[in-house]
Amino acid sequence: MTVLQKRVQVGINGAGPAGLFLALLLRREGIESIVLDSRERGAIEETIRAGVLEQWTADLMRELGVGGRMDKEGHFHRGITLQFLGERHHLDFVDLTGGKQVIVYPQHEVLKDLIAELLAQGQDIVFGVKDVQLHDIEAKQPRLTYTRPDGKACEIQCDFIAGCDGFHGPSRQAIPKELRREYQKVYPFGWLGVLVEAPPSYHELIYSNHERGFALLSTRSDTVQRMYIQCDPPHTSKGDDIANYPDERIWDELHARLDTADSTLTEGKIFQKGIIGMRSFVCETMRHGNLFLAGDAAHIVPPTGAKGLNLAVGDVLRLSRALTQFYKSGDAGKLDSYSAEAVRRVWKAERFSWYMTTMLHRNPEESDFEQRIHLADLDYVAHSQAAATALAENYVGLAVDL
Ligand code: RFL
Ligand code: PHB
Repeated sequence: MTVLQKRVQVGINGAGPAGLFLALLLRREGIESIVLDSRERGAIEETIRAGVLEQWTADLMRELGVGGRMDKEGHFHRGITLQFLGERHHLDFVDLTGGKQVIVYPQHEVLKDLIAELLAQGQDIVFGVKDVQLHDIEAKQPRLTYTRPDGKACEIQCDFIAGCDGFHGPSRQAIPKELRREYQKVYPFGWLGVLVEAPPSYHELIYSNHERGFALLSTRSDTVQRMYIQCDPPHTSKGDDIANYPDERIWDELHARLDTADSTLTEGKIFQKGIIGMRSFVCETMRHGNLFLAGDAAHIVPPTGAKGLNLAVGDVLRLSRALTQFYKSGDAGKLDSYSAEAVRRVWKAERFSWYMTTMLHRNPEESDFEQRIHLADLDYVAHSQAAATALAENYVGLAVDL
């Protein structure tokens, strides 16, 4: 069988936020790469995931020439609202952080913008590949083999492989088990998320701690809203199933958890719904030989802190700087410190996401004492400038060079 062979500097597995941002960052420095993904372009561009961009992520999109639609269609938020014991408390990030905001612009729109720009610049992206395998990652010339959608066997020889293939991709597994230290926490609840055809019910995101469980009011556009309620985790013995949630039950829960004495959610047609599990996960190391992990391939955060996509972009910004230093001057210093420095920043986002998750959810495994502590924590954040500033600083995003 003939194998189609090709040589590039960097082989990137995964066309999610990590892989696509990396390809664009590397192109800017004249470093060539190829991006592979097992999914078709249409599926990548339609999967509903994250919603919130930290300010520096939005700035990076502008710098890379892909911020035009985000600036037109994204929603700029100067803060968030925390709701507990029936009251709403606004946290003003602009005031608390010296002018920083977040932007609600969905992940799949970011991906559409990145893919369009990369293809316009002539980037090689191969969608719908099968059986990607990583070889010789400890050698000078690692390889990626895969099967193209037309059935042709292909091999990419490269200097470096970027493992950007998400939590379930093969890259992390390519690092020998004895060299990986993995930290994990699985939460005993999940999120049921819906997309609703309705105008916004509020001018900013509302994170609600309610006795029936957590709820989040987010947005997508002037006509589409995103809402989540805490439910039982999927794929467990007592796992929740979307079939248990007819639309009326979802609205009952949303109203119970998000309405206040003087405001009620605007209902509309629910046109998409699904349940996700919640986990925190970190893999140390993020590098083995000439394989570098980035994004969800190396770490997962529960979505309560809105950090996952931004963390993936932070990793690849760091990686692109390290690769640039290597190709411009032959100095491998930043490549050598990539894992330690990336992991240090990752743990801060893990801490924040865990903090937001534990503070805002009702955990059936916790005692009443712990539930009261979470309410005290919320009360503290709502009324202390110091506590609010710490939350704000993390939510808008810590510096990449931290
Ligand atoms: P991705 O997006 O999972 O992309 C990985 C890509 O790799 C491909 N792949 C493979 N390709 C080839 N061969 C294989 N064997 C492969 N296996 C997988 C996949 O097809 C895919 O295209 O990882 P990446 O790039 O690291 O990006 C991570 C983010 O997608 C993720 O962290 C965020 O979506 C998390 N997240 C949020 N992040 C935020 O920053 N702000 C938010 O508001 C936010 N909200 C969320 C979220 C995630 C959610 N879900 C569904 C988990 C809300 C939700 C509900
Ligand atoms: C979303 O809009 O999907 C979203 C917003 C904030 C989060 C998580 C998800 O913390």
